[in-house]
Amino acid sequence: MTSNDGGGAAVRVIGGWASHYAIRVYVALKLKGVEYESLQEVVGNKSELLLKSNPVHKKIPVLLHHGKPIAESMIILQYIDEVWASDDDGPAILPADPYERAVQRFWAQYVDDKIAPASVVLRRVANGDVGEAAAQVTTALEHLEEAFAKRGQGKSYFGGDDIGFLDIVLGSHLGWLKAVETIAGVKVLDESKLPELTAWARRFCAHHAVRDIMPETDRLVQFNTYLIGVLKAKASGN
Ligand SMILES: N[C@@H](CCC(=O)N[C@@H](CS)C(=O)NCC(=O)O)C(=O)O
Repeated sequence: MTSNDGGGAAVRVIGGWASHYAIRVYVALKLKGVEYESLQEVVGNKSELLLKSNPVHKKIPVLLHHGKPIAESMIILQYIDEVWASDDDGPAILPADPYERAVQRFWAQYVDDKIAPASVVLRRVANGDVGEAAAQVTTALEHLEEAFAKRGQGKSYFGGDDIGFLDIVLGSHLGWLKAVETIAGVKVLDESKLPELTAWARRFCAHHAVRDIMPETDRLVQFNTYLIGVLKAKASGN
């Protein structure tokens, strides 16, 4: 990462409205009540600012804080929690207890290892061979249903009474998980099998820090068609 890009608002996010990784950052900033400038990347045409700010991975999101870039969504969430940590800054994102923090980080990593790649497969292979990816998401969500019942202890969120790290990491996938049900014709958030998690998902999407950020299913389905077109054109060199 380079050190400073000069001007702009104190807090800027190089992101994209449909990126579940970027959604994490928007939700965390909203939760903390931090004003930010949203810089939307255009698919297939990475900006100079992105390439300069995240030269290693060249991926969104990047948080620019007084021009200094921070990359990787989970690292950004932890940075936001550490910088905006006073009582006036909204709820803590990570729990104070080291064991609880470790548990949330464990499950957050599990989400990115299991749900993120399978969700991408389900978006790309419309009505094709989606069985394996759908099974991977289902198994992961079943584990999380169990974890919620255990860790939630009658609370509304993984984070307790308000949303926290794991809520944001898993919740950022909900828009796309709903969209893949249409795109790939599979049911992944099945209320009869995942009663705790589907109730949690409804609460999460209705939360004041989430409801204006979580993209609508139809918009994601349309965006997916556009994205596949861009990827195909790129693959064929057009
Ligand atoms: N591990 C990264 C993943 C970020 C990521 O994969 N971002 C995607 C958008 S959702 C991206 O920028 N893709 C562009 C590319 O792969 O070239 C994070 O958590 O921030």
